[in-house]
Amino acid sequence: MKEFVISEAQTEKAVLVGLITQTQNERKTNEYLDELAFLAETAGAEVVSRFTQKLDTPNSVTYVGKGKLSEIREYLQSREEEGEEIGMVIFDDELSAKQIRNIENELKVKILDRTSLILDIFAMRAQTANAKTQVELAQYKYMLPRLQRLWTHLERQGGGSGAGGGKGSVGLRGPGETQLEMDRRIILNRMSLLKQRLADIDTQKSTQRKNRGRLIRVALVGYTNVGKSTLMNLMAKSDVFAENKLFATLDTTVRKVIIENLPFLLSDTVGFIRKLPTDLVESFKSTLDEVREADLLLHVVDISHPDFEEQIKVVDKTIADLGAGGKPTILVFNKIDAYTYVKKDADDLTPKTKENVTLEELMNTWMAKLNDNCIFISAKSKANFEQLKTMLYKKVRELHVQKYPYNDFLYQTYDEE
Ligand SMILES: Nc1nc2c(ncn2[C@@H]2O[C@H](COP(=O)(O)OP(=O)(O)OP(=O)(O)O)[C@@H](O)[C@H]2O)c(=O)[nH]1
Ligand SMILES: [Mg+2]
Repeated sequence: MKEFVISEAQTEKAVLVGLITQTQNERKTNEYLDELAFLAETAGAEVVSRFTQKLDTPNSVTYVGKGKLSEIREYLQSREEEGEEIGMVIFDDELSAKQIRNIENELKVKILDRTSLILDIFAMRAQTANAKTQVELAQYKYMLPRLQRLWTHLERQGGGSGAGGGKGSVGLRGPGETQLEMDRRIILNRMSLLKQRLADIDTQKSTQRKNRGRLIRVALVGYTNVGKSTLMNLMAKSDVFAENKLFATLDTTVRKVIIENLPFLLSDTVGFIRKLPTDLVESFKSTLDEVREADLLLHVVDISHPDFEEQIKVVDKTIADLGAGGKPTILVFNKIDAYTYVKKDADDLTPKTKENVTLEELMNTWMAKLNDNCIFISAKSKANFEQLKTMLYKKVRELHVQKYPYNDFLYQTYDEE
């Protein structure tokens, strides 16, 4: 049966909110908001405005200050009077149940934070049973503490005035505690079912992995949207979904690649992002087993992104959190075709900033820093692609000989040359 499609689906309009704090200056906040806007667009929303506020730390009650919240409310109202409906406000940091409730009461629109937005995209992207189960589990994990806090809050509100106190004050009469306790139990049951399902999938997958034979395993890792899938397609002549959207890939794909006469396994997996809560990453454990069990990591970096250095750090940290740190790694700086820099005039004596660095200078710095364990390519124009293949050949062969010393028949033709 054909699915019902809404032909001219209206895109939901959204407003973004971020904080400028002691640890996050204005430039950083703007970069984070650019990324949040990209996430929102990926989820199908249109960003119409942004609000920022300078605060030492987020306000525990409303995230931003009271004044800023009123400013946002007035903005939403004025747009509504002009006939433009803004359906949601998205905050750049994870919000507590209390913050969500207070902000919602004030703004009367849907309130999302970075985590729930990412979860939304994950849910949209999930294709396989494995990915779907993982996303559902992650969504419940996100919901559960928020439910709990809501429950404690109601208990305080309702029962605070002595025995037999009311069931919550006006405007705060949510579902009663029995209902919430029930919801909690249903969710917990569902979560253990999902965990069991994932454990079954895990067993299946690890059996599959064991049956793959004595081949070196290489994993493509990196920030989201850097070109991992594009590179996978190029190497494996495969057809992995790649596009200019965040989290285009959710599940892991494994392909056999042969360079010269040396076969190895290459896997492509979910990209990482800033401010991704660790237990969300944890929910993708089985997807990320491929990374954990890899012999070699190809850490792909988008060198044309103004923030690529921070992205490298985020990826390194996530890999360490997954318990996959310290593996042999090659940094693959991708998108050299899109790298731009601002040339300084000879008489311009202002200090050189990172925007003024040429690609060549950048290459030299990183090659020195990484002992040549890096390469600069363009998966789009295929620049230096042959070099990457040669590099991979050498590295994989080295690892293969170490790991399977008696299985060197693979290279005979090459050795005889
Ligand atoms: N200019 C340029 N664009 C590239 C290059 N490689 C990939 N891209 C583009 O970058 C975007 C992201 O590519 P993907 O391969 O989907 O990236 P990914 O790392 O798999 O992303 P996720 O799966 O979302 O984490 C696509 O629009 C690609 O066409 C390159 O070398 N140069
Ligand atoms: Mg991808």
